[in-house]
Amino acid sequence: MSDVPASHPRYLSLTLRDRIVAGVERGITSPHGLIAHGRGEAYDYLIGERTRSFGRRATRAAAALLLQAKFPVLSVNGNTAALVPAELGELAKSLQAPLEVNIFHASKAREQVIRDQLIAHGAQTVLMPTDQAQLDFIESNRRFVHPQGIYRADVIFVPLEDGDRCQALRRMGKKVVTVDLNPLSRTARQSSITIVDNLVRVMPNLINEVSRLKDDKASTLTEIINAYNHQQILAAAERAVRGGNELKNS
Ligand code: PTJ
Repeated sequence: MSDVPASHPRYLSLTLRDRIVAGVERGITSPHGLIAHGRGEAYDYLIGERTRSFGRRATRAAAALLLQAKFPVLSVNGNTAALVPAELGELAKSLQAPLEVNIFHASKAREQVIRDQLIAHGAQTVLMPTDQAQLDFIESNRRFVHPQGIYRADVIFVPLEDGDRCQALRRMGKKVVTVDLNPLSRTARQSSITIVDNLVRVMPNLINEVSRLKDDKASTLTEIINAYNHQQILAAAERAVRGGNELKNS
């Protein structure tokens, strides 16, 4: 960790930078992940570095969709493993879903270190990519998946994605929940549900929503999912980013 004093006005943001830098140093996060994080920071700044109503509503719908899934899977890349390893394990446990390592910038060594990081933070089942199952409609390293994980999943949580796999998963008939601070990204647009909020705020909120909705009837979950309007949520997020009137509504 750096020597940033807790009284520093940008303490939280600087702490997150430290986590990502430590992730790169430990071989968890790709160097490209630093750039992705910087882009996320800029969007977070524009939405006021707090959870907004569009993020809250999408988080609730995501919890309902993950709970309603027959076979949910949580996909983990180098940024998410550095930022929220314990929370990923906690959410997986609560949903009784496997975690699956799936990275864009190919590296067998990094896949293994990400797995170790998740297990060190309490994760139970961490699936790895294989060459026994491949996604259709995609050429990047992300096509290699586990036959009992992403390949057979009906709903997949893919925070901080870069677009190619999200589109492929949708074309294969799967539902995708993403977390992306950029409401204009291809992933944000193509996902079934997009949470425009910082992953570090989303994870505790999502874990809470899952535990709150866990014992609810299937019809209640369906109502929540049906009430989610993807285009409206993205439009509200985009207005917020562009400095529109969402501020007074949230
Ligand atoms: O570990 P790998 O090899 O799978 O690589 C992972 C990254 C993230 C480097 C890769 O998927 C990538 O290049 O992603 P992109 O195209 O930069 O997209 C990442 C998106 O996540 C961008 O739209 C960012 O704004 C957003 N983002 C970054 N940090 C956060 C975030 N969204 C929510 N919370 C964050 N903390």
